[in-house]
Amino acid sequence: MSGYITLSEGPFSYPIDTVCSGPAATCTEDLDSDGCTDVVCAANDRLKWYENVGGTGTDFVRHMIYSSFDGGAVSTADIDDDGDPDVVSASWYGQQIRWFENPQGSSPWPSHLMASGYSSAQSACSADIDGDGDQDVLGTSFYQNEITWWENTDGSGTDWLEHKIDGNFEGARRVRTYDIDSDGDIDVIGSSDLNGVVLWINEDGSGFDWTELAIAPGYRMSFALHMTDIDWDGDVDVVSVSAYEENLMDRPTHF
Ligand SMILES: [Ca+2]
Ligand SMILES: [Ca+2]
Ligand SMILES: [Ca+2]
Ligand SMILES: [Ca+2]
Repeated sequence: MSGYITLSEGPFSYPIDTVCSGPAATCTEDLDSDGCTDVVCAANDRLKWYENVGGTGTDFVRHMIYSSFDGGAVSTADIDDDGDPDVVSASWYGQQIRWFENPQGSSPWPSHLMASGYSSAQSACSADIDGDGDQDVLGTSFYQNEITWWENTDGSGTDWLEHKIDGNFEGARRVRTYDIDSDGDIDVIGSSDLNGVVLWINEDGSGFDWTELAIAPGYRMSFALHMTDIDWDGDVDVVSVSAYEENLMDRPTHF
């Protein structure tokens, strides 16, 4: 399957890449620190980034991050705390969570395997779960029904400890983070096929004591998850979309 990566602006769209096999996910970040936002794309054949030359969004140069990628999700964070954004990925078929070290202009991107055999990895993002100042990584495994975080033990991104948040999150899809209860630590929100949308409160900020709260248990097959203040009342809300037609939930919803 091939596809397009497109930049949309109002009624207009601009192709970034027209030769892309199975594009699965994108995110944006200024990867080369030139002040212009670039685009990262996870596809079935490659993990690539597109340099936004001049910052106009009309001229992109394609760069390879990882040539053995096989579909999944992608996000960015400064994993090794050297001041530049790195790339974190989940690969469905490869069953892996990896992060890729930003080489800042040189090539290739050093690849760091964090988890293998993580069956049908669906999502990966980063946050400081244990509050020690470095970026940890979170992921979901669809077939293992897991939502997991990996502790960045020395802050360099070279040594990771795996911690399960929930092992019965059936059909786990997406994971996001936010300090939902405003107590200064990072909480976790997940979406799934069978358990809907769930919040885990980080009770003591250590990442080892979680209280599970259902946000929308009937919101099944929720493939997307975002956090934003949708009603402008000062607190963050959850936006999701479900493919579960029985509940007529096949439209974007916020909670
Ligand atoms: Ca840039
Ligand atoms: Ca970095
Ligand atoms: Ca940390
Ligand atoms: Ca919190």
